[in-house]
Amino acid sequence: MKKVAIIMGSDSDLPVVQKAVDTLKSYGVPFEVHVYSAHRTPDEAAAFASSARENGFGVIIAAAGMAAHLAGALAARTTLPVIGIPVTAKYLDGMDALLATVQMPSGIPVATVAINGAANAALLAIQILAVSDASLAEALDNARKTASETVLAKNKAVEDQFNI
Ligand code: RP5
Repeated sequence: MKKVAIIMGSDSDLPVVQKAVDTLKSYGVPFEVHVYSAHRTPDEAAAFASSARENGFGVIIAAAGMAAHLAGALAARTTLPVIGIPVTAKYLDGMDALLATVQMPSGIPVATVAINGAANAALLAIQILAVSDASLAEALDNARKTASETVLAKNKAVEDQFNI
């Protein structure tokens, strides 16, 4: 199976990124985690992206806050799918990172998830790998079914409480 790369702009992003790590682990998807910054370590970030395909990666997840150029900078160096997680930093509630991550110029796409949406970033990465992996697709289907049953059980509890 191809690996997923999780790159974060700073180790201060780790509390958000942890949910992506946990999600990938729960599906048994191999991954690596690195701290590379588009601004502080641009050469290392570019080198990672440039060699990611030949190093066995299938998807790159990039998490960054503030002027969040990391996902775009990685996407500029690879045709692997890049998923951006805008991270909330000290000011602006993550709107700065959301806009910086999502507003990519035509030709260099970044699939941007919600602010701090690390679990969905991992799920999207798994869905991409599942295009060519039937057992992963089955695991995703089972998880959706379980989630559905949980919501329906909650619906029943609410209905029983309010509806005569
Ligand atoms: C971004 O700046 C990082 O991704 C992080 O979200 C933010 C703040 O970084 P630190 O100053 O905490 O290292 O590049």
